Amino acid sequence: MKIAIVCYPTFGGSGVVATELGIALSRKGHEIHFITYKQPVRLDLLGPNIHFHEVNVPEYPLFHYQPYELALSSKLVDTVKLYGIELMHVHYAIPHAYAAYMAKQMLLSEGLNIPIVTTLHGTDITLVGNHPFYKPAVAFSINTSDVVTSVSQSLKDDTIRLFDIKKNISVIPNFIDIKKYEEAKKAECQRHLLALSSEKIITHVSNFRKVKRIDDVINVFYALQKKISSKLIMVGDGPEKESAEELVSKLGIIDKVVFLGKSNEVDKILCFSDLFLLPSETESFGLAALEAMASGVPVISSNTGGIPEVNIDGVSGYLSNVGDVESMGKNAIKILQNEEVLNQFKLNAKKTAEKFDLETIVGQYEQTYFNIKG
Ligand code: GMT
Repeated sequence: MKIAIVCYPTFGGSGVVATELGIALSRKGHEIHFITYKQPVRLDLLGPNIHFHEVNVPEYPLFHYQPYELALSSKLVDTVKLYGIELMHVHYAIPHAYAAYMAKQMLLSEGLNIPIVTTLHGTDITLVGNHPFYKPAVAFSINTSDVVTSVSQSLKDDTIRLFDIKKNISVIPNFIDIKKYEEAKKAECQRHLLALSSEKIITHVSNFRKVKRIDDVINVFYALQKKISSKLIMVGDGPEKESAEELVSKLGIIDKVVFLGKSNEVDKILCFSDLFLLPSETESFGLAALEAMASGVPVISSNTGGIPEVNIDGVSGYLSNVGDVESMGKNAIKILQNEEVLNQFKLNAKKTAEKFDLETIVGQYEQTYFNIKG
């Protein structure tokens, strides 16, 4: 099938999922056309089955805001016509589902009926989409999509609670390429570059936005490093990074915390990690936690949103209430202080992640496409 995938090309989870999905579908013989403003970060191979079409929004002095969705819908129309695209799959409702709706209407006026699959990812519903400025447009574009999927049951429930939804929403959880993480494990883990062999390695990966509660990450680590010799590896970048560095300095733990910045090789960092921290305020799924678990890294997280569907309390890690740094610290120590316990949690984390293997989940998207096309 010829499929257009619209996503954010940056380090956010929705872009990662969309890119990995496109790559997996192309391997199954589908022709995939990514349409976005920059080549997606995880898309390092373009081939006969993978195309990338850049959306350009030229600057014009009259525009205070550049009309991205207009340019995107025009690019969708052109690409559909030029390549014979059969289906548009948009990731993250804002503004992608809205732009796809416009494209669909333009195409309909030329006698082409191209279905839209919209995948809801999280903040497009819970934080941004729910804002009164966007709400009517988000509800409209969800209701006018041909198929709507959400990445967790929790996000589906939130969508129904927050919007007037007239469509059925199917839950298709995020996925992971288990093989990729197994390969990273087999390759030489360069643990010695970041920590002593006597130290445990604690990792956090995110885009350092407020919702990730970066201060909690540091405070949990602060508590645990008093009991367990360890290093904290902070991967990613974003608005909260500067204040995180200040907090680390204020707590006097600069020599124990490494800020690595954005990385395209998270699997190589997770390969030598002992514990992952995800104390987010809200998280529709928590792809970062799943990536850690696929590397056999147990997770200390908050119990919000879709995280409990991924991280199983007492099995693959522990869950605490949002902001309960004390309980998170205690749970982290519980896992790390005994080698046998740690190894059991590592095994459990890997086993739990296997339920989300790409081979199983990508088939569910494929089936969704086939059902629409009849
Ligand atoms: O909020 C982010 O971290 C980025 C955002 C995105 O859409 O790019 O992530 C959301 O989608 C991810 C992929 O489905 C989920 O794993 C994240 O849990 C979700 N983030 C939130 O709900 C805060």
